[in-house]
Amino acid sequence: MADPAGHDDPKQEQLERWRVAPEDTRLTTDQGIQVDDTDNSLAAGERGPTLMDDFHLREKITHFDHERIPERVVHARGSGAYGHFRLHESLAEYTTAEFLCDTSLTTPVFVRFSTVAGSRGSADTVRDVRGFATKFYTRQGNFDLVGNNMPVFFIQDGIKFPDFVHAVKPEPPNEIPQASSAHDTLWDFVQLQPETMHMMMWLMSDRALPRSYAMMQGFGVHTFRLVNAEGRATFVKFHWRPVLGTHSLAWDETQKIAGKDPDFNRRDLWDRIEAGDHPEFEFGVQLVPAEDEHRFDFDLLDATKIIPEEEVPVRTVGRLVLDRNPDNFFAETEQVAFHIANVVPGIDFTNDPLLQARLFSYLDTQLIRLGGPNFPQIPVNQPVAKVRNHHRDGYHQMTLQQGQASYHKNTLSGGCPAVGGEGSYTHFQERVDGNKIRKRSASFADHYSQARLFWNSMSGWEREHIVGAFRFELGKCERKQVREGVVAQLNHVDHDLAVQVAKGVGVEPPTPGIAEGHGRTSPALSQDRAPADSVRGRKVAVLAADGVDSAAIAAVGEALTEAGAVCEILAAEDGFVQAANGAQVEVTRAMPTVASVLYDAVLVPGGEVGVRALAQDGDAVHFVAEAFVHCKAIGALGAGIGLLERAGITGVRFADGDTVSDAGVVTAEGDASGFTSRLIEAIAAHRHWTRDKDHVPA
Ligand code: HDD
Repeated sequence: MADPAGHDDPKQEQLERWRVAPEDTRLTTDQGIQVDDTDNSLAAGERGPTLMDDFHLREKITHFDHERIPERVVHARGSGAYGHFRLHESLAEYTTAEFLCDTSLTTPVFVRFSTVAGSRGSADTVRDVRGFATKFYTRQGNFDLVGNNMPVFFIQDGIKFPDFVHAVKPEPPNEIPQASSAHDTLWDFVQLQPETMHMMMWLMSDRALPRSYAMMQGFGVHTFRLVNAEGRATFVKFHWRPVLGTHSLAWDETQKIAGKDPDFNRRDLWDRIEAGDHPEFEFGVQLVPAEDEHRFDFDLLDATKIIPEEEVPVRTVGRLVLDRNPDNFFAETEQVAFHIANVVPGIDFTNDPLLQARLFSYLDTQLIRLGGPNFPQIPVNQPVAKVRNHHRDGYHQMTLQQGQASYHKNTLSGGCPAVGGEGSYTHFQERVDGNKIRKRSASFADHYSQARLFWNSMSGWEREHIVGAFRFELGKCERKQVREGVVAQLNHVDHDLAVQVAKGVGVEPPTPGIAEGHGRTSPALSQDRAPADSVRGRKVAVLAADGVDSAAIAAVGEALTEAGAVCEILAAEDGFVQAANGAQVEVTRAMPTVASVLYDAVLVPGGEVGVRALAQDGDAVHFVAEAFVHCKAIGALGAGIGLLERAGITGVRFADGDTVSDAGVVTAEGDASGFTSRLIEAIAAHRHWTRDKDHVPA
């Protein structure tokens, strides 16, 4: 089977034998017996009792009763897709991992994106870390890169993971709040565990609110090792970079989306792939020679630290394209089992104590979640490499192992499967020497310098968002001492930040002088620098009513669609609107079924009569005002400008002859020349965060 780019795809070939289509089939029991009636139980007479003989009823109900499995203890809410990884620069100098050496290979992958704290049915757009887990089906076996969209973690040692997760999950007495970190237990944990501070800066930043899974970075987080053919090791950090840039939603918007469309990110991923607008990510590595292990002012084994890109640049060596939606959510996205220990020859671990605990946890959790040791046989989990070993039996064993010998060594099966040979995994021979102690290394002690580096590297609007987030979250904490404790921690990061947060949450501002300002920045950390040159997959709402200028819709709409955007025509009611020239314009969606928070931009075409109708429609006025408040691109043509004025977006018409009245608001009175290209540019910019929007109620 070939992928959309025409390459052979061994994983899809393997999955093909498991796929079952409903066409031309007849309903049967699990035993293959054709069923004559599945709507009425077998009963003794029309009003009589149901009979035990009804094997179909019993089987149907029993299977239904057992449909649910435990959700993941973290990352329960997720969405997956298949895709392909292609290498364009060989890393053979550093590793023997074939898929990172041979640029002619295409490696099939399955990726699952997720939130962390919420339950399976929680909303996508909550403030949270996003999981970015990739299973590479390489010819040498599965390699799982189980990362997040943030490059650091909350804790340094995995033994704290249950404590951290208990603190962030809903509180025990009442299971409130769902999918939210804005509550006392999480922030109580934070105030007492300062190693969280760097990650909390990321979590309170817009990184926690991705616009799309196709617009967020991914990080392996830990320092891993690459090992080459000579056995030489190089430290490595893995990176994913979205080709569309790293872009985020507005906080107010995410909360509204959570109600309007809780599946927002899931739907976006699905729709992009169905539309052929395949999410793409560049794969990069930061390489550190073994001899440089102690070169940094932090420890490479500490997962609460980044290696600033300015110190060790990210080398882009490959690209991931997600191009196929799963056939069945449960069978694939729910049953996929990632495990950080799934590595191929040439990739090895380090002694990072967070990573070490993960090496235990993932296999263990799958055993309870997927019901036994044979989950690697579930189709989505099967490697494309051959599996041969002496593992036997257990629940749901699928393999018909032949032969008498299920032990090594043996003569009865000719000594097979044999051990070793070319391509076998050998562990990196690290010399280890030490006393058995429970003690955090002194090299892990600095919890604030990189939190400060992050803060220093933020642009003005990013800082505003971070302060707003801290105020929101701490403002939800009932206990004043928790608020005070966190402000005291923030004072170690940056005094000005601590004061701003303190003011918002009713806490006495701390005294200055605790934080040592190192003044360093890492410009790569700011989203202000994200590529913003494409409208691919951007959703544009075109507001219409009877009397609309249909020619403008056609001209601008065509240009937007050609550039890769998705235009939807919204009107008060579904069906058609009658344009000024008498033409019928088909409505994509009725306005009450959607909301401006579900779109990236708004276009108000001209047409005097149509715009007058929109100006009297509260939904339409609110639509534009809300898009303005969320800093989205807004385009208005001719009479359409009137709707912007009605919405309270001031200074539009009379901006000294200039048609652009505010960042990202694009207008044209009569001749629309240049309008479309300016609108496209404004949409590609993602958001106009510096816009003065406080005067617009929405
Ligand atoms: Fe974890 C799931 C990422 C630390 C224990 N983790 C899970 C998933 C992702 C991560 C993306 C979802 C995989 C999927 O889609 O199925 N986890 C991380 C990252 C971490 C991290 C980037 C820090 C760098 N995790 C971590 C620690 C532990 C765990 C320290 C335990 C000691 N994680 C788990 C788990 C999960 C899991 C309990 C729940 C479901 C699963 O594994 O399959 O084992």
